[in-house]
Order: sequence, then structure tokens, then C-alpha cells
Amino acid sequence: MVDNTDPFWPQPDSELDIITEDEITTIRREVEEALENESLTSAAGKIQDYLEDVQNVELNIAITGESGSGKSTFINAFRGLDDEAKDSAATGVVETTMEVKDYPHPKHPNVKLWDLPGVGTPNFKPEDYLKKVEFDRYDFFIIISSERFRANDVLLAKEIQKIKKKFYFVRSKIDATMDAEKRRKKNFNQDETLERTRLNCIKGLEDQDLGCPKVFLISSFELHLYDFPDLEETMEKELPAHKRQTLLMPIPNLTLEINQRKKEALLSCVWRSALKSGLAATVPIPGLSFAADVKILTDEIHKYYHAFGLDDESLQNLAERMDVTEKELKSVIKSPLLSEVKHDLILKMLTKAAGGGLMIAEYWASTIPVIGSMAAGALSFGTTHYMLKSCLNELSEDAKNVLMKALKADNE
Ligand SMILES: Nc1nc2c(ncn2[C@@H]2O[C@H](COP(=O)(O)OP(=O)(O)OP(=O)(O)O)[C@@H](O)[C@H]2O)c(=O)[nH]1
Ligand SMILES: [Mg+2]
Repeated sequence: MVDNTDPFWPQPDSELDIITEDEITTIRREVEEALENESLTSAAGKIQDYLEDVQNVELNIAITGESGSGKSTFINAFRGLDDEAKDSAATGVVETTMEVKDYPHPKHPNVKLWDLPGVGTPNFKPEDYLKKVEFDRYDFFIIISSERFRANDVLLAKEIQKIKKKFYFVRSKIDATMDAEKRRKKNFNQDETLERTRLNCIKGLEDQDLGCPKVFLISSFELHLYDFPDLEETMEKELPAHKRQTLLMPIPNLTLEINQRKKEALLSCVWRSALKSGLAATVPIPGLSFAADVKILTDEIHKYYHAFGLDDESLQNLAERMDVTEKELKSVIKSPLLSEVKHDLILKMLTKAAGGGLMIAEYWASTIPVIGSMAAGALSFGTTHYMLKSCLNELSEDAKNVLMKALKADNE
């Protein structure tokens, strides 16, 4: 039975037992796709490969704009690094971005940000810019300017439109704009100043015949403020479905809304990891009546910690940015710390989850025959599914509390 008094996951929660029709349809469809033309003997391997592929989807984001507009600083902030960090992009007041260079996300190397020289720099003339930067490689473009957008920015946007790719206009250094306005005006009003800056940028673009542009106001020093969360959501929505999660996971856990969306996205594919773990397991776990590949589950849970910014490095970064200590942030976390999440702990959790999980395992097996026949001996699916869901719920709650603690401290 599940012990209700133990604070560690899995926690009993009747919602965890509910498997929606949508979920079943998705799984059935994806499993069938993976199995097309396969004999059942090679099916397990095939599904495993397929599940791997989904997790290794690449995303390439091009960052372009005039020299000094803040491209490299934005790239560092997006990757959760400050400008002094070891693998950060060089930033500064002298011109630094002279050639195309990729910056993989430190924890999600399949997501790369590409620092592109501005259009019109000596080696990158507008007419052959896209060809020179090998435009085909990118999923979309972010065009950054710290003032109004110039003719070259608009020229580039129009070229990108022609090749049917997406671009986003980012007006950077908005914190500096706000500070300057504050100093200049006695009756400073932040919302009004933001709106005016936005309209000014939009009008500049419209004057150059670019219809209905959207402009995102951003400070790379304070990504959680202003329009960054909106930009992230917009980019995510406009990506093909299989790439949405690839973008969302590496985004720093900056707002409660991002936290919630990460939770939902991860919940929607818990079944993949549960299935993968069951398929990969060859040896039953002593004392349990099912097999699960514990390494896969451990990796998956580590992934959750990183996605929610609950690893030491992310907590440290957050503490540095906000007016709060790492210790204070950790004090609101109920789950074990990441360093404690090892093989033994996962086994303990599995044993505990077996109470809740096995109840639904049979249901799964009977609802989706492929899983039923393939993972039949190893009834790990229900248990691992239950355990992952449960720990995901707890971790997102911890992340929410950490974020609220940080925001509260920063506002005091
Ligand atoms: N206040 C403020 N300053 C910023 C922001 N983003 C960048 N800067 C500063 O602007 C200067 C130029 O930033 P970079 O990121 O080096 O600009 P870049 O576009 O990479 O420049 P090049 O490599 O020369 O093309 C640096 O001094 C940054 O610290 C921001 O959001 N707010
Ligand atoms: Mg640069």
C-alpha cells in the first residue's frame, strides 16, 4: 500500500490514475506508427529507437541583428548562463560577432542558438546574407534591435518571409530604456512607456512596408520581466508539434506560467518513458513482480529536475539573479535534492508506487493490446507511469514554491 505519511513521491492522488481517452488515442497511434511493417519480434527494439528519436529532436534558432544590439547577451540569457560563464558567447561594447557560430544549450545540446553577424557587416551583404549564413539550417529567426528596426532588418525579414520561415522582432535592452525614462520623467509610468516603445517599433516597421509586425520587448538581464514569456509561447505555438517540447524544456523556469506549461508537456509524455523503461528491462527487480529499467527512470527524473530548474546550478543562478540565497530557495523544496536521486531511491519509490501503479497496469494492458503483449511479463508500465506522474507533480509544485520565494524576495 502507498504510505500516506511519507513526504517523498509517489504521493497518492486519485487524478494520477485517470488515463484520458486522448492519451490512449495518442499512444495507440504512435505505437502503431512505430510498428508499421514490423514483425512483433523486432517491435520492441523498433519502438525503443522511435522513443529515442523523439527525445533527440534538433532545434536551431538563428539570432541576428546589428552589431551591439545584444545578440550574444540574449543567447547567454536564454541558455541560463551569465556573460562571464565558461561557455558563454563573448559580449561587449566592441564588435565581436564576426562569423556564424553555434552555441548549444549546456543541458540540452540538441537545442542550438546561432549567433549571426548583422546584415550589412562587411562580409555579410544583404543580397546574399541568407545564403551565407546557410538559412536552411534554422527553424526560425530572431531579429534583435536595441532601437528602432533599420532598413536592413526589414530587408532580412522580407527575405525570410520569401523562404517561408518564421521570424520574431525583439527590441532589446528594455531595462535601460525604462531606467532612462525614469530619470527623465517625474510622472514615469512603466506600462505607458512600454506601450509607447512598442508602438514606436511597430510603426517603424510598418513605414517600411512590413504589415502587422509583432515586437517583443526584452531585457536579457531580467528575462522574467517584460515580453520574454510571451515570445517563448508564441515561438512554441508556431513550431511543428514535435518540436514544441524541444523549445520549452531548455527555457529557464522564469514564471509560474512557464512552470505550468512544462508540467503539462512532461505529463503528456510520461507514458513514453514508462514504456521505454519497461521495454528495456531484461531483469526483474528483486522483490517486485515487474521489471523496469531503473537507469531510464533515473535519467527521466533528472530531466524533470533540470526542466524545473531544481538542480544546484539552476538554483544558484536564480539565487544570484534574485535577492535570495540558495539555502532559502532549497528550504521550500520538499522532494529529495537531485544529488540524492540515485538508483536506490528510485527502487524505493518503485516499490512504493507498485501499490498504486499495478492497479492500472492491467487496465493499460487490456486497453492497448500491443503494450499488453509486449510488456506482459513485465508489468512495469502501470507502476512506472504512476511513479513518474507522481514525481512530476511534486517537482512542479516544488518549482512553483521556489519561484514564488524568489519573486517575493526580489520584490521586497
Ligand atoms: N541594459 C542592457 N544592456 C544589454 C542588454 N543586452 C545587451 N546589453 C549590452 O549591450 C552591449 C552589446 O551586447 P552584445 O550582446 O555583445 O551585442 P551583440 O549584438 O552580440 O554585438 P556584436 O557581437 O558586436 O554584433 C553589451 O555591453 C551588453 O552588456 C540588455 O538587455 N540590457
Ligand atoms: Mg556578439
